[in-house]
Amino acid sequence: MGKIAEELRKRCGKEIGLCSNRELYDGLLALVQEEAGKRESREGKKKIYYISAEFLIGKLLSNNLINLGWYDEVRETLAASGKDICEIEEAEPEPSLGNGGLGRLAACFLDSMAGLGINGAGIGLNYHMGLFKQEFENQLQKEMPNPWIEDKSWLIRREVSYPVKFGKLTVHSRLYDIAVTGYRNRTDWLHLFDVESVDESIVKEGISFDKEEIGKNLTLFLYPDDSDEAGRKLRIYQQYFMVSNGAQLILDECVKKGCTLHDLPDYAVIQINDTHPSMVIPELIRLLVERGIDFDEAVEIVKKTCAYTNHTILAEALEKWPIAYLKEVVPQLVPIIEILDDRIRRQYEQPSVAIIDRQDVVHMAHMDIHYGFSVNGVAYLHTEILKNTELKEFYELYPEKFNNKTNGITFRRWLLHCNHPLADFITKKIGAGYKKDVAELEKLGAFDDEASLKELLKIKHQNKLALKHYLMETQGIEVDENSIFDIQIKRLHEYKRQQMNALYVIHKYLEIKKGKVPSTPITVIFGAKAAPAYVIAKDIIHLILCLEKLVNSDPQVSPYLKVVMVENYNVTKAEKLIPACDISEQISLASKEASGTGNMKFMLNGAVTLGTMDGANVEIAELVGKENIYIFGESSETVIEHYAAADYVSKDYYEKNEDIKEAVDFIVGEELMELGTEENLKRLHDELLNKDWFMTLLDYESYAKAREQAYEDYENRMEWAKKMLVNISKAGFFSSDRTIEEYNRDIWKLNRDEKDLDAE
Ligand code: 26V
Repeated sequence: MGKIAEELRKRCGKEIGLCSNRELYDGLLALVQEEAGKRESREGKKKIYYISAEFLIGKLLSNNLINLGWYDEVRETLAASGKDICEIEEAEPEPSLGNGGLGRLAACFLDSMAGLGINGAGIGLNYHMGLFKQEFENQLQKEMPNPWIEDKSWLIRREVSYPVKFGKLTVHSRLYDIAVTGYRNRTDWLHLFDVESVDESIVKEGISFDKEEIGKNLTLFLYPDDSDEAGRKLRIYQQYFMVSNGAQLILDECVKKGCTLHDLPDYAVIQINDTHPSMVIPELIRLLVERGIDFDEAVEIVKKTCAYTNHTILAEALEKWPIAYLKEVVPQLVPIIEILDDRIRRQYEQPSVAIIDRQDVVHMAHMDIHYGFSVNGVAYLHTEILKNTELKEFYELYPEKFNNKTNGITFRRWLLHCNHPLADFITKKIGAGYKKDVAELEKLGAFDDEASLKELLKIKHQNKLALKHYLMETQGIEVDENSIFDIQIKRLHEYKRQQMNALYVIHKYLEIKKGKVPSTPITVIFGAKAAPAYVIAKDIIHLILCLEKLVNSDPQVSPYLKVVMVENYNVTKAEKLIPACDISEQISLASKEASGTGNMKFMLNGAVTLGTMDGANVEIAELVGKENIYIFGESSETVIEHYAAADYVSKDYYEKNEDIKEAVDFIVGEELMELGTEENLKRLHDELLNKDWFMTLLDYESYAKAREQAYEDYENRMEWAKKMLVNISKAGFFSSDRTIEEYNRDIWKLNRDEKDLDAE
């Protein structure tokens, strides 16, 4: 018996074959935690602290086993006793500590930092309920609490606690750590701060709770509904709690290593993930002054320590806080922010670059740009738009601060873990070197012979079959594994244009009704959560759920078309959906999706992108060439011009194109009205006709054409398999290892501790 098997047996106190899946999960968790702890120790003087309100880490067991190099042994050991590792994984709850791309990116970054031997840590919050759990009822989204912390979990309670002051109220924190195992390397830590007084019993109906009881609710939910004042203030409480704890921890760690505080930038670099942690700037200044540093010097130190990443150009997503709120919640920061603003006003005359505007509102991003040393966007196009449009005035002031860091994804989770058959196929063809050096993936491109392509198609088919069973088990929907799997999974937002996809579904439905059936059946899969207060987003979910009901129960249509809206879309579900996808829908309005990272995951798993020239799609298109991607829609330049001229009128497109008119009006036609709620459907119809802020109808025609072309090309399966192969072989660029190496090279400048523990 192997060492791990022996240990596991000891932990569980009985033979593996006699243990329940739960017992085995708990045993493995303890074993992995112990091993991860042993692999701690980074000797570097300088450390990167990645502060983020979200870390969407997903389930950890398998990933940690892969990173420790234990996966195969554990799987075989379990199998020898009749146990299936996949079933054991089911016992693990998914921590829902993020909304979407931004949080998942932070998790991929931690994995890469640890794998690359970078001395780093994540700093965030330990939300007990995380993001809400989505349930469907009467074709509507319902939000439910999503508790994920169990007696035995990945969280390790530390003897670290800090006081955090909110005006007269002082809250004491408690640090919990989660090990971030490096692939064949040492362990980094994700530090999650919590309040000990948190009280889950204040959660009432659904996810509503008393927003005034700060001591009890501070770390209950991620981004609680901020549509009212108390909600928005709670967000400030959370953000300050996170950065104050983070800053105290950073200073303590640095001092322990011999830092005098004057030399803080030699010990620490802080990456501010979007503006949620921006208050770390005034908070660090405050703490440095409290510890005896002169104010001016404190400002200079902070300027050399903090770097800011922008993740969106959407105006409504750029955080601005009324100074009155800050005065109430964090009065100690207000005089500091006022001085910082005053200095900028003296230096630059343009009011547009001020931190506090004329309405007494604090622009968090402005503070980051003036008082940080680096500003980066997350894909080539996004950074260009920041420099030339959105943040143009800042770029003119500080061209040297601006840089691009195209996002990436960790191949450990998004290939090795989620798609074993494909990973094995690649290893068989080009060896295992690509697991450490993703550039080697390019070699796969040479395997375009018929036998290899057939193998690739077989793998996709297997994955589709697995998804078919999963959808049957979880939602009772039967799909055809021989149909085209056309998938759009991401947060629900108008700019991402799930409504455009839905309009196409309506169009297809009507075509089939009229007797024009597709050569290969089509399965359209959606997965998306809408923010609880985002009315139109919820209306779009309603439309999709009504379509699901209509289409799937129509015997004339359902053999050719199926619609599935996956309930409670999360990381675990993404891991099942992505390997099974044929067509990856990346259809945001050009200029609006900063990067996208799902697009990269799909590509890596052999799906072909149907997308606009937006975010990282631009880089995908460049890498794979136009024969291996379906690009449609207006360019970002044209879109930006439409906004500037305010000349887009959706009704013009509705009136000009019969298909559009028919599909849009179907939303309020009798078939859907019978299944759905008039209020939701009418509101959505009205929105599309009279506003359509994200220009769905502008791009619909070219979208439908590109989609038809993709379906037509799918008929030639060998040619399609070649496209799959090119997509996989060109995905190496999107490894988050590459992204993190760039962050380190250009921003953090840490020495790497290159270990290969398996080789030691
Ligand atoms: C936040 C909000 C909050 C209030 C209302 C509307 C709204 C819309 C968007 C957002 C997103 C904020 C930041 C974010 O999550 N950005 C995402 O970051 C990913 C990682 O860089 C990137 O791939 C996505 O394109 C980008 O949307």
